[in-house]
Amino acid sequence: MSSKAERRAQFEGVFDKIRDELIEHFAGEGMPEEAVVWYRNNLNYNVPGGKLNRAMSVVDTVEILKGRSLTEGEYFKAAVLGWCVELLQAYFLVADDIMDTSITRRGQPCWYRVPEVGMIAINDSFMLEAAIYRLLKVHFRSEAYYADLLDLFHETTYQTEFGQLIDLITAPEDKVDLSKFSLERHRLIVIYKTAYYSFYLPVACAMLVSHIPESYAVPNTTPPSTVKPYDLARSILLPLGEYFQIQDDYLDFSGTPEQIGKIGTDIVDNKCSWVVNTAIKLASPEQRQILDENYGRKDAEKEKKVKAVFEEIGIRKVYGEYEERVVGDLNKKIGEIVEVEGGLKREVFLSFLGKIYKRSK
Ligand code: DMA
Ligand code: MG
Ligand code: MG
Ligand code: MG
Repeated sequence: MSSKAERRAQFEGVFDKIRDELIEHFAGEGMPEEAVVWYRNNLNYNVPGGKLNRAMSVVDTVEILKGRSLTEGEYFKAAVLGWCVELLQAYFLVADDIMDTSITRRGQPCWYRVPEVGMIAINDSFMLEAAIYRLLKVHFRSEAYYADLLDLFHETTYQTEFGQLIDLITAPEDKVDLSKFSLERHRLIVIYKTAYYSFYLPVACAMLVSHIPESYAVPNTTPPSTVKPYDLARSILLPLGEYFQIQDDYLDFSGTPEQIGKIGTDIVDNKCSWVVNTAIKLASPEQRQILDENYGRKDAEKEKKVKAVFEEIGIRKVYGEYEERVVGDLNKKIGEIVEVEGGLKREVFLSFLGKIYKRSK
């Protein structure tokens, strides 16, 4: 088993290949040299700099499903799909930073804040999305599952856009209105904005390249039972994605900068986070008033008052109980999966859960 750094380096090598392939096609259409340079910069600036957890989970999941290490050809195909997930994320992030008027992303200025770029970033984001379909066509057109792959990326994109819409109208940065917040709203935003593309999409990609069928029978069961593996995967990965985001929200409040590598800003940014929604649910009228008057304000004193209410309410304890409950539920659901040759495996989900359980960064 190679180290994490080696796996990452190998995966990044595939990016260089597909970037060059996209650029060669673009140049081959007679595009001028300055446009070729522009497109290359767009890809290099926005696609490879993330944590790559989503993308690399495509490769990891294919390995688990096949139960062995991959041939060079199998690895390449899984990695291309992983990079398609990263391209989709890059597309969302470039647009998201414009909509959120954000300043920095991954430790550098947001693409639209680069002086020569500005609102050209809108078209650049469209090109990042379209690059997905160019890559799928080149590498997967002759596969029986090509239409399913297209459908999966289209559907996931649409779902993420639903999530962005409800996120944008629920928590505008400049207009605080906690009456719009609730744990139900939070759940819907998180599932649509994050869980589909971050958790379901990579696993469903891996299932398609591994030729997992739409449904299969489980032998020796009375009454005979049929598994719909994509539905089953979704029923575990969406709550898993929700749990992951709730951890992120909780760490934004509870984590120290040394621990999480950033300073939490959800309170001053008026984020519809699990923490504030839980506090809203449990607050007394007096506590609620403090939240209404102090949440989402760019003021360190007000932020402190909000944090004090969170502590009074016992958010740390509520979070600990939530975590044990959700992990118990997920483990139970995963444990109920009946493994058949050529079907889903429990380890696909256990490996995700193992990576995130009790994470502190
Ligand atoms: C980013 O959501 C959204 C997508 C779909 C990638 P966000 O604005 O809540 O996150 P960030 O803080 O990373 O901008
Ligand atoms: Mg944003
Ligand atoms: Mg946003
Ligand atoms: Mg966060």
